[in-house]
Amino acid sequence: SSPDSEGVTPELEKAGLLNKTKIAEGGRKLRKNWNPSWVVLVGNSLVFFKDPKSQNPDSWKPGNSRPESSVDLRGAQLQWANDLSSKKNVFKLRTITGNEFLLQSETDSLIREWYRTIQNVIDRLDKE
Ligand code: I3S
Repeated sequence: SSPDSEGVTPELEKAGLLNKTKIAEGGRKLRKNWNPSWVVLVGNSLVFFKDPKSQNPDSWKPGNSRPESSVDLRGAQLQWANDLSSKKNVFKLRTITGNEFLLQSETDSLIREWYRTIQNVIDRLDKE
């Protein structure tokens, strides 16, 4: 049988490099600090990796490298937020705990695909 025959490893939905800044923590506004981040959508979570060494398809697997942070998408809200930045292709992700992140890519198709995929996960969780 496969190493994951019991289904303990959540499904990898998407992974890629995006620009990221956190703009609020628990509803409290933070100063922007944009940085490239390796973003992994797995199960109900969006996981952020800082280390460029983590940028490979095995990164998300439990124990393979240490995430910088992780966001629970249950109850989260997504919205386009080009008014919140001079950069193009920016959306805002707000968690149920009041943490807010901006995510951005120079590539239109790529950011749209991320938006759609994250929104699908949020919608799926809303229905549970
Ligand atoms: O929304 P803001 O405050 O104009 O965001 C910009 C600043 O955070 C700026 O940092 P400093 O104020 O520490 O210099 C950043 O370098 C910019 O990237 C931020 O604006 P954009 O428009 O890039 O999100």
